[in-house]
Amino acid sequence: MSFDSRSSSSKGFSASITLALASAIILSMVARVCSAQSANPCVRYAPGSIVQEPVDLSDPSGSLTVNLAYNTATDANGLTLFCFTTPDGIESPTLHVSPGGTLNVNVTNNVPPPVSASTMLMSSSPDTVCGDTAMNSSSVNIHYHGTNTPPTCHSDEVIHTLINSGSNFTYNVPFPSDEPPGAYWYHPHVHGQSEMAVQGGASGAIIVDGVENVQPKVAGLATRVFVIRDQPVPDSAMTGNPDLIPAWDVSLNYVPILYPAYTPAIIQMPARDKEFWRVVNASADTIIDLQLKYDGKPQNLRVVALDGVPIGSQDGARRGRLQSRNHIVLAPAARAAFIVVGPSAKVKNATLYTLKFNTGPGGDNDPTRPLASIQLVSPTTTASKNSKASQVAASQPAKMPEVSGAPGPERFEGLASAKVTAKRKLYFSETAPVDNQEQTFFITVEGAMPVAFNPSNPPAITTTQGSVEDWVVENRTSEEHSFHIHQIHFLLLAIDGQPLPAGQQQYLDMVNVPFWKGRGHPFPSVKVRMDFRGPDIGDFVYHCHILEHEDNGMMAIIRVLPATASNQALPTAQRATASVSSRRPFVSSDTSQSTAPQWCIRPISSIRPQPGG
Ligand SMILES: [Cu+2]
Repeated sequence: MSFDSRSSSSKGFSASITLALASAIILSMVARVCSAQSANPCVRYAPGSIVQEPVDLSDPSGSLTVNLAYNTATDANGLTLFCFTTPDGIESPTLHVSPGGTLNVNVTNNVPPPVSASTMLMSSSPDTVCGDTAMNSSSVNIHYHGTNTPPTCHSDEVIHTLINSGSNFTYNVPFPSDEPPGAYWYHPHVHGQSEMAVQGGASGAIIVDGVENVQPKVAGLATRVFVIRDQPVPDSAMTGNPDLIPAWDVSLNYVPILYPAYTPAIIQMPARDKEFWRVVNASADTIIDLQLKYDGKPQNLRVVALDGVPIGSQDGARRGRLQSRNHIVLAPAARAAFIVVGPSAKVKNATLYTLKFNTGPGGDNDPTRPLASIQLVSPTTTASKNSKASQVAASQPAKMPEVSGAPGPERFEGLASAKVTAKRKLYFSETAPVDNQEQTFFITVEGAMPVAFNPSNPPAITTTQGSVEDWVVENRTSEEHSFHIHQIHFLLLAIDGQPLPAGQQQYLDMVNVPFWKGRGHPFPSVKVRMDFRGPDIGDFVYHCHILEHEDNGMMAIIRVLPATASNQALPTAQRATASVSSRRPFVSSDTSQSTAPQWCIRPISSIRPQPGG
């Protein structure tokens, strides 16, 4: 009953389905009946639906092979949807991999070819070609966000990788044996249209297994994965006070929470159940501030990990510690993993909210809204209480494994006390908004000329494997920006020049930089320690993860030279070879020069589903 006639299963769908979630498959099949009837591979639920767990795919080997088709559809409100589906019709599965395992993803792009023939070249040299060469509105690639994996073609490379309509492409992404166990995610990262693809819904969670060995308090707990996404507010809903209209609607595991009704999704759980929740903010642009309230009282969220790294796990003890919070801010792309205790039967109103976040006068309206109401169910009578038995069954969470061994090695061990080899200052800036024109956004090394990203740009920063660098990242604009770097995490050291106490320093791959309040005020900043001591060399990117900003220029390239070539920095105009040649080291005698850039500014408005906020 595959709707995906172009997805061949010849490569073998080796992933085994986690038994505990077999019921989820039943639901998925039910959903697929609907989707097949409507010829819509991108299933979306009605407002107020019971939240379903994404289907977990894992393999006892610790590696995983999965075939994903990239699809598009249009919803009833005219919004453009995108999704990744398996040949069995499972949408946005959670991909499990063990430290040291490999994620093999065979992508088939089923999005129809563009009507317009206009295309832009993503590779200005044969050396950098990875997949297709000319970008168009069908193009996709996949970024394995937060993973400490190679920035090479067929791994986590996004500068040049293109998979166009009708094309197949294979990813073989090797995870290091010291990858922190936790929540990561996958999403398209084609510059110029990442916001559109991510808001269309093409994203899912990646779990690097084993967190129970670092934080035994989660062992055996019921566990859930929540993926928060954002999407345009339909034109038909743009009524009422404009100040109240959110920049974007949000959804929770594809259950939309739509302006103006804000009908929450429903989470079913037993009273007082202690559970381990992993939340991915897969929004393109929306900053989430999670809070769980029982009858108006904020609940204690015991945070296990942020951005995939267990708190306190990298300081030599190899043991995580819990950090209590009553709300958790998640930049776009950030993840939080925490323990919650369900409401007692006496609680009348148990609601998971995202709180209003002030993104600044130039930023989006991210208002307070409920995400989900908790509905108490008996763990033994759940199915009989609801006529849609399979749906209820699918909403039941899996259980975390018991502790199976000692914690693994630490990816970032010793970084806090490591010798700093370079200091840099970078800043976010942008052009003034002009009606009906896209703004241009920049991230710039202080002293350099601000330039919008294009894939032919030379590296803005060149460093050497083994380096440890302290970067101050400033915000010189009137709106929030969210700093992200590929391939590595960083240690957050200071905010606005105020050092964080050692106990509050955390390894992250996302950090918000607050908006500038204007003349007379200092530029807000964060100070982060970059760890280039790992194996990943080549060209990769750092950028604002508010994808509207990234698509419009706020991204740049860093080149990490192999340690053996430490005295032979390449001319900046030279093309990177390591980024496309699967761990092939840089060849310093390679004097090929980049040709004149064949990139041009793509009319982004022509492919956006509707004007952005
Ligand atoms: Cu930004």
